[in-house]
Amino acid sequence: MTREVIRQHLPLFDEEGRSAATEDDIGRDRHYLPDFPEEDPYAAGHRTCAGCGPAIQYRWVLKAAGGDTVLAGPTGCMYVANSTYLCTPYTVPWAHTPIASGGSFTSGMAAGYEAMFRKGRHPGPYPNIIVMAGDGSAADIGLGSISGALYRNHDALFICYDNECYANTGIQTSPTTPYAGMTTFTPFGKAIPEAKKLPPKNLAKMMAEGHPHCYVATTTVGYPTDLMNKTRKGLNLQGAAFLHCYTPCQKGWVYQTSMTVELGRRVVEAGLFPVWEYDPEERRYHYFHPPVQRPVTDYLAMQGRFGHMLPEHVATTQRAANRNWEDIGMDVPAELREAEDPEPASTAVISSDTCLTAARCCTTCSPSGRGRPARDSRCSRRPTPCGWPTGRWPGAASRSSR
Ligand SMILES: Cc1ncc(C[n+]2csc(CCOP(=O)(O)OP(=O)(O)O)c2C)c(N)n1
Ligand code: SF4
Ligand SMILES: [Mg+2]
Repeated sequence: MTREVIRQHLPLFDEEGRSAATEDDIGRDRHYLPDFPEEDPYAAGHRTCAGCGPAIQYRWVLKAAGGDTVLAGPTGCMYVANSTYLCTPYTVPWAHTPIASGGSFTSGMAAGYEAMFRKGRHPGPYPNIIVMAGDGSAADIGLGSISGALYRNHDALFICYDNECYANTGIQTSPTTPYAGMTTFTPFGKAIPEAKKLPPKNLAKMMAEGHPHCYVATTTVGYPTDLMNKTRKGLNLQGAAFLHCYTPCQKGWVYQTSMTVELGRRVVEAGLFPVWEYDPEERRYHYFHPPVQRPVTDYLAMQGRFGHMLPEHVATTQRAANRNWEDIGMDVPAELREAEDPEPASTAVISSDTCLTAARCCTTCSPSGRGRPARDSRCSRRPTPCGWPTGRWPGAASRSSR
């Protein structure tokens, strides 16, 4: 006898329900979520770095999903730093998968549950089945298996936690590493002064365009309610869903650990990571229009991995951001248009309160971007007050100082 599969329905958090929220100094609402779940299926006690963006994302996704969840994690930081022998931070079932197999393993879990329901061997309800894969896995090594699972429409949520590098093996470049992002495999030098030449792979658009029957969305750790609601929407929907989440990596990007959530907002306000939702019923994209539009320097200057950039590289990044503003239907303010030209950009000033890398990074003596302390005695250069080593900040007028 075929039995009906009982499904969970997770209510959405009230996006507007910020009655007790206060505004910050530039008018953005601070995060306040009165009905934030107490439950913590990703408990304290893991070994990720302080300020780790993927760990924040894991926590919020699992809070949104709740206790009736099964989870898979392909190889990457969020496997290695979260599991030692007989010990994980999860209070829900979790399995490690090879880096290439997140999609196929999760397909198997979903098909297995369906079969157990059919045969009357599981009373239900259908659990929330989630895989959270790094960008190296989801956008590169395991892309095929996730695409296959989406195409077959298995009832599961496939998430890419995107820290824009292969972090676990030592901060190597991945397809989502941004243009000019310095990694151990894309150092800057005479031959390639911008460090990375290619633009990042547009993973989420690829997934939406290639699997138009699936719910696909982008989000960042800067918007907790958005992240948690998109998690719930993806889980409530019967069929496959894909979430692409921007998650800063403190170690690889070199920034102050307290700035992870701020970066998650600035990347959107700088036009470098559009936040949207693709509705498979309507077959349409719904774009989030941030209330603040910033120059890309407000974002780049927070991170040591961009410390080598010259004015022309900043201008190229601003051009890409401006195309994104146009794509999501927003006007490009005149000053952002002007910043597409590297000459005026050479006179631009990054104010000292903009640069939040502080004195932590000196990319001169550590081209890997993992910065030695600025007072390292082997380093002949000293960072400017804004934290960029002398002559390397985007406002530097010429190459002569390099
Ligand atoms: C087939 C295969 N190739 C390479 C590796 C080595 N490896 C382990 S973790 C890792 C990095 C994964 O990067 P990502 O998926 O972005 O996760 P992150 O470490 O950034 O969290 C790599 C390359 C592997 N385990 N399997
Ligand atoms: S290296 Fe990056 S992704 Fe890995 S644990 Fe540290 S901050 Fe998190
Ligand atoms: Mg990664």
